Amino acid sequence: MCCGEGTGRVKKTRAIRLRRSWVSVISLIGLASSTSGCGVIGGKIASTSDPAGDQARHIWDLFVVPVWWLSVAVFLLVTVWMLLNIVLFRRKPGDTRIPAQVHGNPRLEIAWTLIPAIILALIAIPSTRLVFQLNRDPGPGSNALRVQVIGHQWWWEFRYPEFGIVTAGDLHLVVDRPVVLSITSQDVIHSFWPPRLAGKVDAIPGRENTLVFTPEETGVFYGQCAELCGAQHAHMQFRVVVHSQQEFDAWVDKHRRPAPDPAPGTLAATGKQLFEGAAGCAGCHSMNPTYDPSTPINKILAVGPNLAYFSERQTVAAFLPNTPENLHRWIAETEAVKPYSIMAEKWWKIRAQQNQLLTPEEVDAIVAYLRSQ
Ligand code: HEC
Ligand SMILES: [Cu+2]
Repeated sequence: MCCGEGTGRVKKTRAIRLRRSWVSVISLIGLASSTSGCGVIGGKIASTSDPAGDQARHIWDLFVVPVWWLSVAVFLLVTVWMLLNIVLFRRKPGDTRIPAQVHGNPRLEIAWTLIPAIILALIAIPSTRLVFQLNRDPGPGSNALRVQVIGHQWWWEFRYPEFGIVTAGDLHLVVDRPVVLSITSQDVIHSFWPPRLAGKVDAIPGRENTLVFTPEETGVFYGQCAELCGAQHAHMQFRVVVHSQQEFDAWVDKHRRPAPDPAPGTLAATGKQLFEGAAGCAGCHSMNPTYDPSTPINKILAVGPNLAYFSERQTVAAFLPNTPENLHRWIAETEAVKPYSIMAEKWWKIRAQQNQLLTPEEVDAIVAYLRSQ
């Protein structure tokens, strides 16, 4: 009796252990998928599986046709073969024979080396071909839009030499019109990646790398720095705003001139005064949307992002939604919002040490000024 009970207990604890390990496997899978990039960013907006540009589409098609379907075929073949063998060659009741003992089988070994090599070669041919097709400059005869992209710790700058326009944070493009991006960096290596539009291209100081693609849908598309570049790497995002040609022309027209001054006596006018004077913002930020494209690029780099027409921008500090509250918080508590950023290190902290932080009213005035643009 005692022994019967004992076995029962052993069986029960084994069952519990088994159940526990299942629970942990399932929760691990849940954790992995909820913390992986796509889940955090908000589902579809960063998904490479939903291309909205020709380059992203070519890369996705390459993945689906040779890689995905070949993997499915291999998986099915191996699984079915394994299950068949498990079932057909099970030890029958009463069968005590030992199976034939084999050692080595050159024919089999050659086969299972050759077959994967052939599969890899099949994948390599279209992959290599695509690598050489992508990012080819269509040349001066095409109607491609040309934009210079400059990575900074931790924000992106965009210059349009054709129009003499400079902006930051949002890259404005035209639907169905090819774009040739010339990508470089001001400090460390970054990587420019708009997942739904194109692949990644490194931004390397002193070099210009080219990314060529054609956006195929209008809308706002998420982008991310894809090379670990310091403390705030994850917050080095950007957006690509794809317009119709008409909308884009209007955007260019608007950005060819600075925004009009705020009306005298308004809160925004006080903000402009502070911005250019006592608050010290103008030392690092330009409010002029244009620049002279004939100046070498390294001679015209500002410390901070260009803030002309800031109200149209999608984000504040390259990751927060552009709301008055977030803008207020960024100016009032820079260090808490994006620690180690140049504005926190070289402006906010110094002012905090000197007990010269802006009052909430002063911040309100500057917010009103930036939002009036
Ligand atoms: C020492 C240089 C410096 C000073 C002074 C400075 N900033 Fe900045 N600012 C920066 C840098 C660098 C960034 C980009 C930070 C980042 O995203 O990592 C930035 C970002 C910003 C942004 C977000 C821009 C965007 O594209 O999202 C705003 C708005 C801004 N600053 C406003 C101000 C205001 C207002 C002042 C004055 C009260 C000010 N800054 C003073 C360097 C400076
Ligand atoms: Cu970066």
